[in-house]
This record gives sequence, structure tokens and C-alpha cells, in this order.
Amino acid sequence: MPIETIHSVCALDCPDACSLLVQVDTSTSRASKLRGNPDHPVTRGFLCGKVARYLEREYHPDRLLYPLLRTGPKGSGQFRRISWPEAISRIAGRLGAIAATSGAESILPYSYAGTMGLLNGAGMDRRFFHRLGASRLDRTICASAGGAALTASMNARLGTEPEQFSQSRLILAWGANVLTTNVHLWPFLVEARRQGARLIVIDPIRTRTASLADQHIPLHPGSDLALALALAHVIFRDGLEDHDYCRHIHDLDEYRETSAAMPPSRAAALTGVPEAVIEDLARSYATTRPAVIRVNYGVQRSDRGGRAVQAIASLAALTGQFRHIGGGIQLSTSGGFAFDRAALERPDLQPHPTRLVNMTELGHALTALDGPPVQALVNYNSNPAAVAPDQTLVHRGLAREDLFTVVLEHFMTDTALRADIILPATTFLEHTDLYYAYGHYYLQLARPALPAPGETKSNVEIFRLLAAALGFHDSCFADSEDDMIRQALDSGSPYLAGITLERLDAEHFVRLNLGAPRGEFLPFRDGAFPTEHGRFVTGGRALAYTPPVESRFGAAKGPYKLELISWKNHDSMNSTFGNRTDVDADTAIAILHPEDAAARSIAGQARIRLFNDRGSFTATARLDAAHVQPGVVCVPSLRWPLLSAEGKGVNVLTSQRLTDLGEGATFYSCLIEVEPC
Ligand SMILES: Nc1nc2c(c(=O)[nH]1)N[C@H]1C(S)=C(S)[C@@H](COP(=O)(O)OP(=O)(O)OC[C@H]3O[C@@H](n4cnc5c(=O)[nH]c(N)nc54)[C@H](O)[C@@H]3O)O[C@H]1N2
Ligand SMILES: Nc1nc2c(c(=O)[nH]1)N[C@H]1C(S)=C(S)[C@@H](COP(=O)(O)OP(=O)(O)OC[C@H]3O[C@@H](n4cnc5c(=O)[nH]c(N)nc54)[C@H](O)[C@@H]3O)O[C@H]1N2
Ligand code: SF4
Ligand SMILES: [Mo]
Repeated sequence: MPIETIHSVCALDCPDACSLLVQVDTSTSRASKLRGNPDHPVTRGFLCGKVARYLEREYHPDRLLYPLLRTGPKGSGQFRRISWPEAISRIAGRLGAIAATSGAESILPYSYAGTMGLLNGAGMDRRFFHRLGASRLDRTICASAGGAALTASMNARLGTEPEQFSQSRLILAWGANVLTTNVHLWPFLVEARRQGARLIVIDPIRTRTASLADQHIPLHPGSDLALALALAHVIFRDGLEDHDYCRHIHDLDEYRETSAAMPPSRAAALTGVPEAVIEDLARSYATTRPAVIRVNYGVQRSDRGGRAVQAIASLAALTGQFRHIGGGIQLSTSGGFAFDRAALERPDLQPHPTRLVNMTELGHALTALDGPPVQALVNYNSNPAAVAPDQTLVHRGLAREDLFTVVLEHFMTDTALRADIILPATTFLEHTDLYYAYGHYYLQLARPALPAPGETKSNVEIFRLLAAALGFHDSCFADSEDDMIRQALDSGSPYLAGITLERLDAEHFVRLNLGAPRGEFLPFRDGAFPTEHGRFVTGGRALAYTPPVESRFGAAKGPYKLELISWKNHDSMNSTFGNRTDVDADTAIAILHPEDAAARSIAGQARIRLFNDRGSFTATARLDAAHVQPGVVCVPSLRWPLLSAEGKGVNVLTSQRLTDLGEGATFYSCLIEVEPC
């Protein structure tokens, strides 16, 4: 069998952005295997379990291959096949009519990171909606609180290179389930530990990562801000700060005052972490060099999540960890990829600055927003009927017979099921795209490795067709993928200097031009933060602690006593892969502490109902004293609601409440009750 190996890039929403090798039988153009590229310095030749099996998804008999038009009531699943010309002309006709009668802001795009590819995720689509004058989507569902925290503190979304973690002496995985959500960092942690480094995990749940750590510090959900302030308290009190580096902190006095109000005794009560553990942690962190913090997005899915991330980052400044290779903090590396976003997305095409709609508040947008109400939803790279909070409202909105819904998808998801027209999309193995990463500093290009099956088309091509059908003749709609890549790269940023399309085609992955050899990038060694004054901002008084509204100490009064964390499932990616039987089984459970179960007469493996004022759904109880603390319930996410008996998922329980910074989602701050059913 003649086998060719083609380079590709995993497009899933994962910090690792792996470099892939696809084995293709050239006589049939069929792939037989996916491997991690051994030459990529972070992929290092292996893939996670979910993507090692991606070809099952690629060739799945349920792939959507043709445009479909709804023929029955909304959500009934009754569709008939139509041609592309008919689909495009129906969509263009309807969007055009809505724009003409109610204004184009009645049209809402909805997308997130189903693909991290720039062209198919934030390229031709953005141009189309900008030119149309549609509402703009504020993409807050995942990372906006943490992102806003980094911007407030450093005005840069830069983080410690993964390669540097092997040089660390102390690694804090703070709300970071590395083995599950960022597995390519793990080998660097293993190397560090072989040389004597300690790994401490700060997480309410005993995750896989926590169970393999030197120490697991469980804390009450959403209380990280209190813990981080208490660590600063001890560091200031004992004079353990890096006095010299503190010159680079803008609001040091305010920071000292705010942390003075959080002695370990107070933090112990608020976080559930014993005083002695707080004291020890503060001393180890401040006196071990280099020490690095891997903070992930788990921390910021809570009311005070933005300030919590800021307070955690402030610890790295206070102790001067930014000076050292193997020190600092990593939330994201995405800021290194300084593309010309304006050239790619063309916000200048907007007829006027259009309204911004927060994607976390989709339920509200579809059921209550006025001035004007949303009359059309164009959804791609996302599955809001499963992933958006306050699912009862989201489903009610999507059920509106007067809402015109278009969904670009691979599979018949909960969202596609509620569409008027479904357009079959290509996967990342079938189209060209450019990939940044949020967990390393290598820019990558992927060309199609496989032919597009059936009548599938890429998002780029679909938005090009829609633009033509609506009579948008601006030259940017005729740009090829290569044109768009060149435009994105031509930003003038030193980080992209010397990186061309030709080089990416030849080398597949290219390290950003960070001005330092691999493993030695220390952007803040001498301060020089790209803030207005060049110094780090802790937030000062804004860090003063209040507990999350929906938590054991919160202001939300009511009968709901249990704190729900619907964290990331190991073998899936948000709702992607939810149609696998094994993933469905993994996500159909709720993990309870045996004490909480006993108090409610719930036995292991019992069917239980999880509920609050927003809704309810059922799951199978699993009792595990090691995994969760009393008072916490954990639901691995995200199940496809349509595979459950009642057509609902865990997001019926979560709320549209927003975070303190970045207007992000508060998925992990949610009070519920459970009962046998
Ligand atoms: N296997 C797998 N990998 C994924 C994903 C997936 O669904 N599955 N999703 C991808 C996406 S979209 C993202 S954003 C990243 C997210 O990556 P992570 O942020 O690492 O993943 P999460 O599970 O959201 O949260 C990490 C940890 O935070 C903990 N946590 C929850 N609340 C708190 C809290 O208040 N304080 C602290 N300290 N910890 C808390 C959770 O228990 C969890 O173990 O992962 C990506 N990678
Ligand atoms: N309860 C709870 N809710 C959560 C979370 C949680 O931890 N708990 N996590 C939140 C987070 S962090 C995130 S990031 C969001 C994720 O929410 P989403 O971004 O909606 O992610 P997925 O569920 O993976 O859905 C992505 C969809 O995009 C489709 N897709 C992939 N590639 C392409 C393409 O090239 N073209 C088109 N047209 N479609 C494509 C896939 O088939 C898939 O159905 O969920 C959020 N919701
Ligand atoms: S999901 Fe993450 S770890 Fe898995 S192959 Fe993709 S980038 Fe790599
Ligand atoms: Mo995410």
C-alpha cells in the first residue's frame, strides 16, 4: 500500500496545539493513522487519547455530508436534503430580508473554538458579519476573565514556555488538570520532578493530576482569591518578597494593605485550607527559585475569578519569579501570536460600530433582548445547546419558530437539531488553516490532508458564498486562504518577523521570533511590562475578597447547599466527541461525597436528580470520598443533552452570572441540590 505522511495540526480547543502526522494511503486518499509529530518540541511524538482516535470521527457514518432544510417542527429532527445553491440562496434571502426590515443587528453570529484555526474561526466569518452589520459576539464563554486579568496586570498574554517547566524546582498546578487538559506539559513536569522538583496541585477536586502530585491542596470552589491574598500576607509579613523586583510593581503599597486583611487564619476559614498548609505553601513558594505557576482556566469560572487570576499572577511578581528560567506563570501564551487581526477580520467593514452581545448570555439574547430582538442566529464552531449556561433559556430561545437558525456542523448536535438550515462543514484534516497556540510558542500551518467528503465545505468557503449571494463585492471576499495568511502575518510585530507562508509550508511549525533561544524567553526578567508605566499591576484594593454569590459563604440564599463543578472530561473536548458511547457513559454521572449522599439517602449507582431554580437533569450517582470534598458535586462535562432521557444537560443548572473581570462565564460557581429519583 503506497503510504504518504502528511503534516497537519490538531485544531481542537486545547493549549497543546499538537503537530500531527497523518498516514494516508495514496491509492484511496484514506487516512489509516494519526500520530504526534516527534520533531515538534512540545508534541514530542504523542497524542492525547481523544485525538489518537480522531479518524473514527472523521469517517463516522453520522457525519453531515449535505445541506439540510428543516421540514418538521423546530427540533423535531425532520430535515430534507437540499442543494448548495438552494441553501445559500435561502439563507441569503432570509438574512437580507431581516436586515432590510429590522436592521442587520437582529442577526447574531455564534461561534467559539470548535476549530482554533484562524481562517475558519476568526477570518472570513468576521469579514462577512462585519460587512453585513450584524451584532458582534463577545466571546466570553471560556477565557475572558483570566485574559482580562493578565491584561490588567501585564497588558500581555504571555506565559512561561512549556519547555522551561523542566527547569523548575517547584510547580504549582493551580486549577489546572494538566494530565487531562494539557497533557503535553506533563513530560516537562516529569523531567523537573526527576531532578527533585515538587508538584503541588491546588484544586477542589482530586483530579488525576492531583492524585499524582507531591501534595494536593483542596480548597472551597471559587475561594482562590482569598488563598492568593493569604500567601501574599505571609510573604510580606515574613519579608520574603524579592525587594529588588518589587520596584516593578506599580501598586505595591495597596497590595500589601489588601493582603494584610487576609491573615492565614481568615483565609483558612474561607478556603478550607488549614493555616499551617497556607504558611508552608507561602514559604516554599517564596524561597524556592525557580518556582512556576501553571494556572488554568478552572480558577476563573467563578464570580471573583478574574481577580483571583490577577492575585495569583501577582505572587510571581512579588517573589521575582519572573527573573528566572523555569519561573513565572503560565495562563496563556496566545499573546505571542501578534497577527494583524484587523486585516484578517476587517472590523472597518462595519457600517457603524454594531452592538456587542455576550455569548455567555445567549439565553437572555434569544428570549429577552430587545432593540432589536434577535431574529437570526448563524452558528458555527460551537454547540451552544449543550455548552452555554442557563440551558433552559437557551433551548427555549432555539425553539422559537420565528428565529431563523443556520448551523454549520460536522454532526447532528443539539444545536444542529434545532436549525432551519444545516450546512455540512469540513474538519481540520480537510481544509487549510493557520494555527496559533495558547500553551506554546510555535506557529503552524496545515494543508488539507484528506479530501472533503460528500458536499462538505470549509467555513471560509461557506462565508465566501454567503457574501457573494448578498452582493458583497469587496475584494477581501475574493481572498484565497493563502492571501489571508499573508495578511495575518504581515503585522509588523517582531515576534512574527521572518515568518512567511513559504516558511510555514516548508517547516510546518515555526517558533515565534521571541528574541531568545528556545527555553530562555524571559520577557519580564527586568520588569518592562508593556503597561502604561512599565510596571506590574496587582489590582490592589480591587483584590479585596468576597465569596462567590453561589457558594457556601455566598449571598445567594436558598435551599441549595451543594457546590457544582462541571469540569472537563478526560476523553472528550467540551461537547465534541459527545456522540461516542464511552464518552456518553463517562459524562452521564455525578460524583458525590458519601456523606452528602448518605444525608440524602442516595446509594452508589442510584439514579439521581440534580436541580436548582433554573432546571434539573438526571445522572447516575458515583460516591467517592477521595475525589470530592463534602459539599462539592462534580459532573464531568459535557454530555450531549439529546442522548439523555430528558434532553437536558448539566448546563440547565449553571447561570448567566458574569465574572468580575472580562464578563466571563461562572460555570464552576453554581449551587444545586440532589435527590434520588
Ligand atoms: N480532555 C479535555 N481537555 C480539554 C478540554 C476538555 O473538555 N477535555 N477543554 C479544553 C478547554 S475549552 C479549556 S478552556 C481547557 C481548560 O483547562 P483547565 O482549566 O485545566 O480545565 P478545567 O477542568 O476547566 O479546570 C481545571 C481544574 O480547575 C478546577 N477548579 C474548578 N473550580 C476551581 C476553583 O474555584 N479553584 C481552583 N483552584 N480550581 C478549580 C477543576 O476541578 C479542574 O480540575 O481545557 C482544554 N482541554
Ligand atoms: N458546564 C460547563 N459548560 C461549559 C464548560 C464547562 O467546563 N462546564 N466549558 C466552557 C468552555 S471552557 C468552552 S471553551 C465552551 C466550549 O464550547 P464550544 O466551543 O461550543 O465547544 P464544543 O462543545 O467542543 O463544540 C464545538 C463544535 O464545533 C464543531 N466544529 C469543529 N470544527 C469545526 C469547523 O471547522 N467548522 C464548523 N462549522 N464546526 C466545527 C464541532 O463539531 C463541535 O460541535 O464550553 C463551555 N461550557
Ligand atoms: S486535543 Fe490537545 S493534546 Fe489532544 S491532540 Fe489535540 S492539541 Fe494535542
Ligand atoms: Mo474553553
